[in-house]
Amino acid sequence: MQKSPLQIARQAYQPKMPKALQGAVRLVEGEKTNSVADQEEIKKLFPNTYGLPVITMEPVEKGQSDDVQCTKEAFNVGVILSGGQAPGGHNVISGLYDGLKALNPKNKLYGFLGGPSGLIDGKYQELTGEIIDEYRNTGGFDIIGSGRTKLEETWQFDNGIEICKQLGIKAVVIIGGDDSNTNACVLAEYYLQKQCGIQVIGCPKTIDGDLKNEMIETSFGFDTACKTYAELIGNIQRDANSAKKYWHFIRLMGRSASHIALECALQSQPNICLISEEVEAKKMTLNEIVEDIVKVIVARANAGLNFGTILIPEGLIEFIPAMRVLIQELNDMLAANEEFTSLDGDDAKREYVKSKLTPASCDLYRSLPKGIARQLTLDRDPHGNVMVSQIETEKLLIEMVQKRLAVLKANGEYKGKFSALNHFFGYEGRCAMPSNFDADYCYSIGVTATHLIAAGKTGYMSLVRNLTKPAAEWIAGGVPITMMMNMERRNGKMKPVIQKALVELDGAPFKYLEAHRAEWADANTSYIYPGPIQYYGPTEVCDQPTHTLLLERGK
Ligand code: FBP
Repeated sequence: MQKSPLQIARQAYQPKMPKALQGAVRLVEGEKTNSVADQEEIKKLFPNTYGLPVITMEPVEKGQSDDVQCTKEAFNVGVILSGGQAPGGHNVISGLYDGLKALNPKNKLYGFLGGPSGLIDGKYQELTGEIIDEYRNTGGFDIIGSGRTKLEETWQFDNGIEICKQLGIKAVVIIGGDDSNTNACVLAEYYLQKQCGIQVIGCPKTIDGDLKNEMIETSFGFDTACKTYAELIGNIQRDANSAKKYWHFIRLMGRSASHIALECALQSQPNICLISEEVEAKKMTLNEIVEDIVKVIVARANAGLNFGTILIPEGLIEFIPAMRVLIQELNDMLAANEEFTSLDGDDAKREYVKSKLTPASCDLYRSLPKGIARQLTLDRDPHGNVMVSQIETEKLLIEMVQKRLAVLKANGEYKGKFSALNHFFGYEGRCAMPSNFDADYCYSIGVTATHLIAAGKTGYMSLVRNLTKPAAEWIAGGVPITMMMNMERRNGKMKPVIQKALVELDGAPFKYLEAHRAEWADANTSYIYPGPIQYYGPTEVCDQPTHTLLLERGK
């Protein structure tokens, strides 16, 4: 396989690690924990994994009695990549591999293929040193593939036992987001109840940045994805400021939370950045959002600036209260609806949908451009959610802004020129070559997971924190997954789930945006051009964490 010079150089990059992980480690147990909410219910559902202590790993001097660096018995581990790609996944796996081999060269790592379904269907591959070396510090999940199959039924868990027994697997590592880690915890609990001797460890992945809490400072992949998008936004802003003739409407991935849009705004200072959580809190309508955008466009036009950039979080549409109701009605109506799928053509489907909606939702549905309305009825994901990545909210906003400006122009209230271009950045960043931060963070997450396994832990998420400090000062350990859980309604039933972290409107990152956005909107230009991710050079250029992380940690 041909490689670029950078690919070759990155293959040789040795990730930086916390001091504690550089040799033998000792696991120190802290206080017993409680779930973030609904403690009684969670305790009842997870009698074996509830209340476990947080673990911290400390370095051990050679020769000390609790030196666990070299375990006598060899053991095997299985790994699963779950959900959307995120830069650094391959480094979690290489950290896991190196960690296992350091404990005992006879240890083996198996990759389950194509996501959780690999465990259920018994599809796997042994990951040898040769394979691992090909994937060190690379983006993507292609080493074993990923998938969105939900691991939640006992027959699936039992299939897992079978295959693990066949392969002599002592632990399964699940690399995934909030839902996959919730399922990891359910699996850990089930395996303890069955006393089958299989441990389960989770790792925090998602570019969306919404798997974070008191313990997990950030999910991996967020750093690289945001830096990749921010570079592109900066390039567009330079172009906008050079040509001075286009408004760029840029939608950014993030299924639900607006962390990516917010982080990109902090890095690039666009004229407008919408935040879904704010839209919801202020109960804004689509027309009110459009009105806010139009005000900025008119003000800039009055100053002779007929160009600008607008960041739009992918999940926006679901945070507009009336749209949420409409989407919920569509979700319920489309769930296993064969009558709908059997209809021929868009017009027949549109008429069918209109006949089933409540009057308010029907009015809203009819007011949407036909293309957007159709996108709202496309297939749902395995969780029954609308796939927001396929809804072109940026085009919807352009169309609505255009119409409003035409009215203002006719009334003599707007004299500018409006020419808009639309962009969607999502897949461009999900498999980018991991930044040094993600390469280092992920590798440490993998090594940490091996120590948790060697110590017999289960129901834990591999934890690496203190991330605003140099990697040597990072703190490794484990956090019980039950600690992050609460009860939420899913598909009509109350279920234990890891609490999703949305953008906090009283949090430092949003406060920073709020304090500066008027100046970014009006000014001739406040744009920042972040440039591409740098892998080699001064640490202030190459190793910086996200603004979100720095602001959240009071830096
Ligand atoms: P995860 O939560 O699984 O990490 O995936 C995140 C994400 O990239 C979202 O930002 C996006 O909405 C979604 O995946 C797209 O999914 P798909 O890969 O199925 O198109």
